[in-house]
Amino acid sequence: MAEEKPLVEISKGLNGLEKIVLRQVRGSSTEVYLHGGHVTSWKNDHGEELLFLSSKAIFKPPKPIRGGIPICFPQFGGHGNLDQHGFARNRVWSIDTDPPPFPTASANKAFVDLILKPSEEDLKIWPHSFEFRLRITLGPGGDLMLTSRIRNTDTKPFSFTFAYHTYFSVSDISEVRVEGLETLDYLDNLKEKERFTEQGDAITFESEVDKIYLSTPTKIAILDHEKKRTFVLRKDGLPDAVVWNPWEKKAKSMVDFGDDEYKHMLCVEAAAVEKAITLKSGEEWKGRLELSAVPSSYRSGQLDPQRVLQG
Ligand code: TA6
Repeated sequence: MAEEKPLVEISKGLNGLEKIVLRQVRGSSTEVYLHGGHVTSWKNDHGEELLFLSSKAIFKPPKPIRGGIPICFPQFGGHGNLDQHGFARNRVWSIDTDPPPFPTASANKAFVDLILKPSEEDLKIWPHSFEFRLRITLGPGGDLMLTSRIRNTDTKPFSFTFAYHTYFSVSDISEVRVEGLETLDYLDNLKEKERFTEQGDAITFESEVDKIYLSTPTKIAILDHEKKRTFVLRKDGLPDAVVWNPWEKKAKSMVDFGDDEYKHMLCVEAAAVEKAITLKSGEEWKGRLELSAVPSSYRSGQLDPQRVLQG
């Protein structure tokens, strides 16, 4: 029987919006909408959904989709005439038919290349020409990789901040721990971005959290005790990590978020926030995010988060 190949298919998603589905031979899959270049689903080999998507998410441009992996560019958490997380997640991207050569393409990976360039309207609110190429890749083992390449195609330099605003699906936020951010400094968005130092052990959750951890390691682990599952987040070119759960009060204030949904999600976002990235004319920046979900069972000692982080 011919070796089954990964599959890439273009179809119509919610509200007739165009989406691309990547399927791997062993059963994992991911979905990305051209609206926002937005990954909205990532399922493991058993078809279990690993990303959180609000039941109230609005799939209607230009409103960003609540959940999945919103792309925050050209700013994260900013002010002024741009939306707080920029406009990339509110724009319709295109499939890039002639991307520059990419070193990692290989037969057993399913991937799609998307591209975003500023419209005349965009240039009025952010007067910088750029080409933003986004490759979404699903590896044979179900790992999900997002690679952003942002090139300054203008004649003058520009600076930007960036985040992959990833919403992880968790069984119960009160049973989740984050490893890898201990002892680091962070800016607390709930306290006017005042700088603090994290305590020495895993981060747990019992109220609203909105923290920008600075100079973070390449690997961060998110442990879902009930599901015996650990998400491993690996990043390159993204020194910071934002950790966010809106908790009850803020959840109720968001129209595109269910009142109780805060119990089943956690955002851990690979980001470049504290120090903006500056590109000279013709320069390109690359920011990579790799997500995997591994079984984690302390009882059997199979997975020690420290080993995952050092491995
Ligand atoms: O990533 C955390 C954060 O900056 C929070 O402050 C909260 O605003 C969240 O992003 C959601 O922002 P959004 O614009 O997607 O509603």
